[in-house]
Amino acid sequence: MKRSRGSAAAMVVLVGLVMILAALGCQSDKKKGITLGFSQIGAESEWRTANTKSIEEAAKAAGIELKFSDAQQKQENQIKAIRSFIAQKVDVIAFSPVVETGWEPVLREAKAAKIPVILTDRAVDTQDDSLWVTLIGSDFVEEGRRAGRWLVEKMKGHEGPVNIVELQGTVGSAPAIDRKKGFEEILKDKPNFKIIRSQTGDFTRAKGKEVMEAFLKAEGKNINVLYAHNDDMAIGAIQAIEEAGLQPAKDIVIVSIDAVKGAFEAMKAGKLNVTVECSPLLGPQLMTAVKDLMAGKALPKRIVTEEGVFPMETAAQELPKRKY
Ligand code: GZL
Repeated sequence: MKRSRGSAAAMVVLVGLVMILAALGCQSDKKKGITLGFSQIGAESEWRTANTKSIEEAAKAAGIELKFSDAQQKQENQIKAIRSFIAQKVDVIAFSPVVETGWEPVLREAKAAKIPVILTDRAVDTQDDSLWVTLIGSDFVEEGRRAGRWLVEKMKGHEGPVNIVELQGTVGSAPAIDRKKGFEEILKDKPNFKIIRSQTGDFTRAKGKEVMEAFLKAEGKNINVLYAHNDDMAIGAIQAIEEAGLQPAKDIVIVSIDAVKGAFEAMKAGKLNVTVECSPLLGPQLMTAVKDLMAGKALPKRIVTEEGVFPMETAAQELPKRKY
């Protein structure tokens, strides 16, 4: 009898052990979640803050584990972050490259580690475009053309030269290069339109104000138009224009890009003439691309976001609808 009781107890323990091992095995079989390493440029503008929020919220909604790094607008910090994501063996790397060049070495390291890379917002200039899977973002050249076309229309009937000062974005960045290119393409056969001063304001309000102060000091009432590559620099420049005793959007026509809330508020206050939309809400498209990639689907090399143009006259009705 003793033996049978002993063997029964042993059997219970054995069955229990088998059940625990089965449960653990099941755990390990549970579908492993996706881990995305994202290197963000920084927090230099309202646009960038909205872009970060969109990515964080979309990752959460998609159930994707997000490893996020803020590079404070320094390329070396982005390269460090990408190397760290490689070391952590993330499933996918995505980043918004602060400038176009200098990425081949680290992108080759990601390729060697068999980790696919998705570009968001800005492009890279690489010989080998197999180093990245797709670019999700706006057509900056077209944004520059839209700014140029709006200005030509606005200045119809203006007597004499149209002297333009330009606040460029970050030197070497895709939006700065391409927004300048698109704007100048529209103006190239308009001899009375002339860019008399052009300098980077690095996409920030503070720098935009500082450079506009220098433009005003050098050119004063000779300035007819300000073309700013983003709303933050335009808003900084508006402060400089007012401090110089001039009326923004009246004495100096102001054309800007991004269409962030601050721009709609400035237009409602009659201080900005127009903003060309550049949507930062790239999070959902990025997460869909990550999931498709992990499911083995082929992605297009370019995913372009659709955008509009918002003049001052529509600001009051549009502002309540804005999502960033
Ligand atoms: C454009 C984005 C630019 C915005 C700026 O897609 O890269 O960077 O226009 C931001 O506001 O700083």
